[in-house]
Amino acid sequence: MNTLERLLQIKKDKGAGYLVLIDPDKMDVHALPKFMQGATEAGADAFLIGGSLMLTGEFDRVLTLMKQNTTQPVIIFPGSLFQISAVADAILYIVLISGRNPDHLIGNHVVASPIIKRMNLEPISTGYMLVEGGTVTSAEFMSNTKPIPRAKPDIAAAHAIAAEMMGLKVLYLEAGSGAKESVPNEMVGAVAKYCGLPIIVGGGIRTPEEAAQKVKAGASFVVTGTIVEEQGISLIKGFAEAVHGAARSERTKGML
Ligand code: 1GP
Repeated sequence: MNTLERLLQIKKDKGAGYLVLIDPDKMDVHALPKFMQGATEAGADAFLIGGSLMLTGEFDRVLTLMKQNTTQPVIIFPGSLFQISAVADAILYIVLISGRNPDHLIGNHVVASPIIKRMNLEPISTGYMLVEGGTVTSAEFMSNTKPIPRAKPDIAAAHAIAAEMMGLKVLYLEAGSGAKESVPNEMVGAVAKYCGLPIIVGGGIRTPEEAAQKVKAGASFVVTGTIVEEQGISLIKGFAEAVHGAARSERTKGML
């Protein structure tokens, strides 16, 4: 089973999955083995690794330690072309569809694809949509693209339909790391209504309740990064339970 199939299996079995993002710049490598073991035990379904910059982090070292200390998939969520490694299980092969920057629509892909192929690294084609999150995030600034306005779920839905028609495999609705406000539930709902692709939602999600709302709105996977970095691993169990619990209750509703 490849990594995308494993993610789809999680969605099938649990209704939705909880993904923990690790930014190598913000994680203390010495604490990483314990963090990974604890997070896996607490119910994280998979891990993402990546960041907009690499000021201090050692990408390969962090990735190797992650892989050594979990049985769950470890997936690269690349902030740049320098974040590619054969150690990972897969890489989100991101097409920044909400933007109109050709580098993030095709340019970087032409450079990265032969390397990914040579490494035999699994690419997961991802339609990535940046959504206004109440502040200018690193993703917005670094990608030099304009996010989708918060009050325009129809624009997000049209992008999602286009992504599906283009053959991309998953969608990522992103408010940006540390966003003031997460992607609006109405927008997640509109995308889920018009498009059958699995939806990952992340950026600015700070409570298990908020994570549960995204699942109820139609998210297949919820990502947190900053809040766990700030407040620690003890939060993971609550997030995992909220995501899985919300998915279970949506399923039960569907059966009534
Ligand atoms: C960022 O979606 C992720 O790409 C996670 O965001 O750090 O705000 O949780 P946070």
